[in-house]
Amino acid sequence: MLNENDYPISVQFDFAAGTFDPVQIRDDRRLSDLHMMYHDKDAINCILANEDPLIYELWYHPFETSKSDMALGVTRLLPGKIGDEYHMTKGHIHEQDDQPEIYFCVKGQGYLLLQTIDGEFRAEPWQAGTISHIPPMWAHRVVNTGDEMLVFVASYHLSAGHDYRPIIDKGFRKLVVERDGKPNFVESPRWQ
Ligand code: S6P
Ligand code: ZN
Repeated sequence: MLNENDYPISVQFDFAAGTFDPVQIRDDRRLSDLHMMYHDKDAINCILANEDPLIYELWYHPFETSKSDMALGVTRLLPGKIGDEYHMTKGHIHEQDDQPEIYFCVKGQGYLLLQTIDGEFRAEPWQAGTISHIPPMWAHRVVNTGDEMLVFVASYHLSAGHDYRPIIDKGFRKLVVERDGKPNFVESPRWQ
């Protein structure tokens, strides 16, 4: 006997808008949710004194036939900077050590930052059409270095779990900052 969730589901993605329908869960990440991730504390305090800007939206469709089913997540990362540091996702590593993920950049440009717990670091350049495989045990963060919204589709197992603690504690090895109008990688003072 099939339950309601056991039937095939299709959603329609709109490539121009970077949205899909129907969506089940929507969430926002504002500067106040992410302030610990950016290096320029004066810039953060100055912005937060007046407003709490939206940095990214999360649109999800979990498929729930079992606890090892997959989720579809779309992240919509607005263009902009906090001080000289480009807008980025919070970044996390999966709690389960055998859990990979696929990211598909459908709109915009930037970088996918990847890092192991020992500090091995990679930055994959992204443009619309780039598909990246994130191996298990690599923390991942996306940075929008363009002038338009960066949108990517993620597919991962619901059981993967999200651990933000290593990123809150030490961040990524490199910051992506604007220098002379272009993205530049600089060593993070928080990393040791
Ligand atoms: C989940 C997947 C994405 C992120 C989303 C926001 O495994 O990697 O759906 O949750 O891009 O990033 P973060 O770091 O705030 O969870
Ligand atoms: Zn993930």
